[in-house]
Amino acid sequence: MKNKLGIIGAPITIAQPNMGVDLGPDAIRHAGLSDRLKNLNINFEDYGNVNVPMKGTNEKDPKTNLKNLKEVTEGNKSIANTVSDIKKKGEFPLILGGDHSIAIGSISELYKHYENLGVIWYDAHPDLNTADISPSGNIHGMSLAASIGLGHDDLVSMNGSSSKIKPENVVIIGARSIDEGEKKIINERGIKVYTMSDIEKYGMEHVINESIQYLKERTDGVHLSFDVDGIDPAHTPGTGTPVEGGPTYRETRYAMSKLHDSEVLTSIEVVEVNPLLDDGNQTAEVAVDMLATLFGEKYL
Ligand code: HAR
Ligand code: MN
Ligand code: MN
Ligand code: MN
Repeated sequence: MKNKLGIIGAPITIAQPNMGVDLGPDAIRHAGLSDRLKNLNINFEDYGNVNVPMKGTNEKDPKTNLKNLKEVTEGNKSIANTVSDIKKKGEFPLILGGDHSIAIGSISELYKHYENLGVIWYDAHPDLNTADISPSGNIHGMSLAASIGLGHDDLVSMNGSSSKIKPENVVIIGARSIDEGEKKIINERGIKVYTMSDIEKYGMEHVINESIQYLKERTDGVHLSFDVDGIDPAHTPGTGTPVEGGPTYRETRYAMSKLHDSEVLTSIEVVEVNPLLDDGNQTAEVAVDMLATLFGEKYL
């Protein structure tokens, strides 16, 4: 699939209100990521955690309707710089979050390396809020919006050039908690979304194959942004905004194996693991199962 992985932890936590998502990268490491990669004979280097601002408030700035904009922007710039170093070395970026705001930093760098980067957003939420429409002011609910050029300018253009992911190069899988303003953006921008109804109706096999085919036809690289709350909370309880009725462990693992076999992915991030909300470390363990599958682990 790729000659070498460059792994980084991106422990931003202040783009959402719960304590503990900054521990996500270490929880994933503790769940045995490196042993699983070694068993697959995958060459990798773990560069440790990026230094990001940890201190924030839970107050919206009345001027921007955002929480901790300055700190979240600063942390994401550091993530973008670290992703840039990994790309310069020719390595495949694997980014361990952290809350989902880290996608703003990672994608802001990744898209520069392709003519036409695509994104798979595996998530219970589409994260298409902007400051104007967000019900919470939490920036982790705005990262896909910023990545397609919508929202506060500091988020949209934090890493230089203003060209962005094309909305038609995005596929959202697993959505089941969509705010009114987000519905409007999805319809207006023509973003491809497989909600849980679609997964129920057509099955994951069909959904993932169609997603792969769709992105193969129009992109020259695909970033997987994997929010662990995409999976049903029966399997991944350790996350800040669980939503019932998601794809199972089995369906998700199957989708990840299809993604591996298709060889479309060019970078991966896994976000929103919060060990303080977990039952043991099971959410990170599930995340590691999914990552191992993405890198080629099979049942037989
Ligand atoms: N849509 C809500 C908001 O913007 C909740 C977003 C929540 N969380 C995430 N994102 N984990 O996927 O506030
Ligand atoms: Mn492989
Ligand atoms: Mn998310
Ligand atoms: Mn989510």
